[in-house]
Amino acid sequence: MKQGPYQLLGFLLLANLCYSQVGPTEESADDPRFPKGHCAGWMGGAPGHPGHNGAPGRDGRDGTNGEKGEKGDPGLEGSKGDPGEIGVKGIEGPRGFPGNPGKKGDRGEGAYVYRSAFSVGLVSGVPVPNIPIKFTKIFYNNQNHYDPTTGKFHCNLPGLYYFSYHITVYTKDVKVSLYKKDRAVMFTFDQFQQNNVDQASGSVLLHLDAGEEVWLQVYGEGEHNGIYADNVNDSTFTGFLLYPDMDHE
Ligand SMILES: [Ca+2]
Repeated sequence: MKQGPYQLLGFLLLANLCYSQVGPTEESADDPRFPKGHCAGWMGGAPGHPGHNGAPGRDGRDGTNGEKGEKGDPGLEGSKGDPGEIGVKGIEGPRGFPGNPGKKGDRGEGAYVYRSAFSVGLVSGVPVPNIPIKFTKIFYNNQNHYDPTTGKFHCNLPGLYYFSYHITVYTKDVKVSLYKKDRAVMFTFDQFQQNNVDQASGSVLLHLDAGEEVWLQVYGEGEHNGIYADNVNDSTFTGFLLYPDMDHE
């Protein structure tokens, strides 16, 4: 049986007490420090030396929670996330400002080719009957499609043409006809009244083929040639291409 610390201490104390009662003159027969029998003359001895420190005690119970600490620093930035889905199409924006003007285009082809026009007048009156009236006062004849030496307009560009004439009538009646290709296609008659000046006029649209000619001529027996002109009275003949034929036949 194992002895505890208190039992060991009691034993040592008792042994010490017995030894203290034995005087030097009362020696034991066997051993003076351990007399036989019980301690003779038992008395309280002096206090013993302090014992050794005991073994460490058990851990105490857990304490109560402390106060909440201060807020820590922000953590590190996380990694980049995946791309999100494509959003809904936005509303159409407002109309932009007009752009700058473009560069001037190249000159077109054949612009001059489709021009044909003339405007002419009489220099003096009373033309000769039964032949084309020769208008020699030139207002415009840049393409020279009108021939002042013959009095005829020569068609170079097939198409639709406009012709007109304004005639001063003086001293005699006027019967005038517009000819196309040796045939009178339009007639104008004006009777002269004494002591007066009259005008006769006419206009027409004609389609001409290339090479066809148009002119004015007094028709009849030559008695109605009162076509007149001087410095202040004109008799004119005008014609121009209105629409060219696009398929040059
Ligand atoms: Ca008249």
